[in-house]
Amino acid sequence: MKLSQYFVPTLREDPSDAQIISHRLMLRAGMIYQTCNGIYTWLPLGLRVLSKVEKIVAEEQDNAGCCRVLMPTIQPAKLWQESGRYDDYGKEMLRIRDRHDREMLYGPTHEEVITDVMRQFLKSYKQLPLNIYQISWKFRDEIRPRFGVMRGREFLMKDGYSFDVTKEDAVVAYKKVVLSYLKTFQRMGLKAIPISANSGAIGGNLSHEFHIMADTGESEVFYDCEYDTLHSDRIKFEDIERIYSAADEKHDASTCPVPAERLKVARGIEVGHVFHFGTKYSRSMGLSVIGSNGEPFYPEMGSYGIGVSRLVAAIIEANHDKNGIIWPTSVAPFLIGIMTTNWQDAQMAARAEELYHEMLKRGVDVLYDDRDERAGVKFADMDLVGIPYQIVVGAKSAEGMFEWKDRRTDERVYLTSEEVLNRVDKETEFLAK
Ligand code: 5CA
Repeated sequence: MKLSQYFVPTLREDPSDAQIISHRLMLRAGMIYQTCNGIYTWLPLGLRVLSKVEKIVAEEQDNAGCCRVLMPTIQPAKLWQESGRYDDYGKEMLRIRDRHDREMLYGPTHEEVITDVMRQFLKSYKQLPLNIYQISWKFRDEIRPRFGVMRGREFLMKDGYSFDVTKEDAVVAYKKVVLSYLKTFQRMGLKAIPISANSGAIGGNLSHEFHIMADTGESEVFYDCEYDTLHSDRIKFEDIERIYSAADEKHDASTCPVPAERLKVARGIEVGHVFHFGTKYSRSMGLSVIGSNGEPFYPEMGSYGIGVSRLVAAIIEANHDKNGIIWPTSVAPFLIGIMTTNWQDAQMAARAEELYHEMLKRGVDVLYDDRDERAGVKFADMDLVGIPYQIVVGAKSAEGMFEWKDRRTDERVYLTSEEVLNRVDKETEFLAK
């Protein structure tokens, strides 16, 4: 992409109304625009990151054997009346009437819709287990939408729903999802910790939240582990169960088994939440299936959420410095940035152009800042929008040398164009793994 033809409305000044760093940086980097309170337009750069986060989430769901669907955003109230949640949900639910005066709503979550689908199609225990997921926009009329997309009213969520024959099978499904979430967040360069939680309005008896530790987190969490113990590829659910962790409402200092001096207390950003809730929805909505003994039974269910749009903000909270965002390469809007130190120098421009085309040929996400702007402005913008590797075509390019800058470490080396392309190949190979 050439920046002169692209749309990245960066801001020089900090927006006054944004309280946390990710919100400020998302606005300043031209990633989002607030259409109204808690509702955002995703601008090109923001959308690229959101799509990459979404893709990782989808890939890990697929790897865990989940099936992707897409349910409607608008739902009939009737389904929620059946489950008994229509009145309980209160003002957070955006209620709508259609032209026939039928009660509808903009979905805050989809337990009812998926249960309705499954009661149509599930007939026999032989069709189970199943785990069905989607990635779609939700609406919750939050009392206090804040911190940009961190707590929006409209937000993108991955929601998955499992269906099993027995409680034991459902717990197996639950554990599988928990492990796949660790992998999902790890691929985004995030250190997420599963925290034992209460399941609130969703209802249920086994529940974990996944938290990214950050001072700006909205929840207080208590835990006794090092992230690295959760990081291993060989981690098992039992390892997680052995760790003491509790969300605010579940922690009780008087009964906590961990000595106070060892217990970590931190602020966390909740990026995922999983629940096992048994037959709550299958029973109330009449989803019954014939078992191996010929008798009908209500399948055991769980639901599994990831805040996809919230993750974009959480990644920024965990990856920034005074100059701007530092994207982990797996979710960077562009892996490589190219610029010249003097936009009026035709030879520099020709060399930059050549590198740019070599990268396009390789299918690399590359942003070439070809604007007629001072070098200082370009340097600042590349850092602000967080491009992981920046190639500066300056005076030395006449001798075939290009500056390669690493956004995270600020290391700079001079490389030949061949070396530049070798590094790019290595990075893309790494990303493809
Ligand atoms: N039905 C279940 C899981 S499928 C559910 O709705 N769970 S939830 O309420 O915990 O939401 C799942 C995730 O969505 C949360 O962990 C959080 O990361 C994200 N989320 C929830 N509310 C918001 C919001 N207002 N803005 C941004 N993300 C949100």
